[in-house]
Amino acid sequence: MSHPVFVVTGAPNKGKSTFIKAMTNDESVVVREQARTTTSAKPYPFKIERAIGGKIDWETCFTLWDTPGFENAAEMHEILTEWGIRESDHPIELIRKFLETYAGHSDFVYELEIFKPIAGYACIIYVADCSKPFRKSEYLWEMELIKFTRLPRIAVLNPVDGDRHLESWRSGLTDYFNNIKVFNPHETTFDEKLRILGAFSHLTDEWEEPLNKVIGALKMQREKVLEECARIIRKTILQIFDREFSVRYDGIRDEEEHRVELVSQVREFVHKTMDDTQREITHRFGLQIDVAFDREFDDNDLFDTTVRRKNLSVHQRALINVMVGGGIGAAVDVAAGGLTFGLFTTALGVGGGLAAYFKEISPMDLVKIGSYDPDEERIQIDSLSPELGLLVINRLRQVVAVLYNRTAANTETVVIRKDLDLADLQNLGSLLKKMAVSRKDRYSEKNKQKLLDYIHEKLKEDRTVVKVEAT
Ligand SMILES: Nc1nc2c(ncn2[C@@H]2O[C@H](COP(=O)(O)OP(=O)(O)OP(=O)(O)O)[C@@H](O)[C@H]2O)c(=O)[nH]1
Ligand SMILES: [Mg+2]
Repeated sequence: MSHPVFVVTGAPNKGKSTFIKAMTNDESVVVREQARTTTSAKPYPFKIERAIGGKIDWETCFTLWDTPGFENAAEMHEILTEWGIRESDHPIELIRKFLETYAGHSDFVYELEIFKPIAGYACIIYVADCSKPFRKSEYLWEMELIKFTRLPRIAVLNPVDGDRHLESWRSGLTDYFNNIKVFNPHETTFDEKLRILGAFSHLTDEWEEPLNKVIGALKMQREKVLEECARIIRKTILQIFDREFSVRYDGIRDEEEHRVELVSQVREFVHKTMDDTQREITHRFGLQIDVAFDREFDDNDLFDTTVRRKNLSVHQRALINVMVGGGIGAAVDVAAGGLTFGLFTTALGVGGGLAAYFKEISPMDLVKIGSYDPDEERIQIDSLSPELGLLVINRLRQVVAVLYNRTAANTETVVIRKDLDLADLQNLGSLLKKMAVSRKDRYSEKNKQKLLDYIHEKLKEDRTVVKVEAT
């Protein structure tokens, strides 16, 4: 069955291959800083999983052809003009004649590659970089050649380094393209990609239906991925709460040192589990992007036992207390005031009144450690703080929100350092507390479902955040 075919063209080094990488998430598309990276035409089919008659199959939805940049458009234009392409009723026939006549000709190495797939009646996508000035003389002949084909075509403006020259590009292109879209493959969102596919669907009647089907299928696929991610995050939390931690008394170190070792066991386990989960989530999105958690941030926030023991900061105590249900009112105040965790600290510094308000709150540790009994061989952690569950949800929510909109075109490491979300505490605090402490509560179907619904809802809300503060 035939499917939509597009040929991506443009001058060298304008982000043609990057555009294809973003649209298809195909890691094999080669993108490099230097010009002339792509030297021959290559098709990249975009496939989607479909269940046909109970069998899972991969169906090609559309194909994007990568091509080299134009090099000798002026001369090709001259030849085709002499052949009367402007007046011809069959311009593609003349282009085929050109391909035959000049096959192997060293003057037209790149033009031959560009027009090979075009001669099969594809739509043309012209990629230009609107952070560079529009100089008509530089791009005139290639745009004229594209116009000669009289095939459906669209221009995609890529703001590689900002969109300073967007307006001059827009007006310069109007003689050649009815359809001009701005698309930044590095900073795109999932919705933006769908918007571009929507624009492609309007190029010809013939491809409207198949492309609309692709858009629908992609939306459904994303919904499925989000649901899977919610399950993965819930599984991670249960895994952490389930884990048993203990250390053997060595008779040399004091109680404090044993406790520190216990907490460091928790830290290592939580870090490793989050890393594994993040990899699982990236895989679900079909990507291979590194996600790094800001360890220093996590450690200061949650695992610094010296700070905790000697001088647990007031806001940390308040936060922990709120988590266990004692200070829900405080959480509501803080959340309603729109204060983030960080600002909250500042507010405490400035307003002595608030600090006094929290003075009565007793400190509670991240981990509830069993009592110190020298007759016992081991000391263990009785239960983890629900705060840990919240940390895991918050960090992994960030991972999902970033990956939801990321494409294979942007391989920069994602650094997650998002603060705890105080607004979450009132919703989740008591549930997480129950689940952290008792295995029965952890595996109650009702609680599990509540936790899953909460995470899933959050993931759905997060995706509309266009730019996630990830670095
Ligand atoms: N920051 C940023 N860089 C981009 C963007 N699009 C492309 N680039 C970079 O621009 C360079 C060239 O990108 P390519 O996609 O290889 O360009 P091309 O048009 O295929 O180049 P040739 O194949 O050589 O003609 C690469 O270093 C890309 O990472 C963008 O939207 N933002
Ligand atoms: Mg290229």
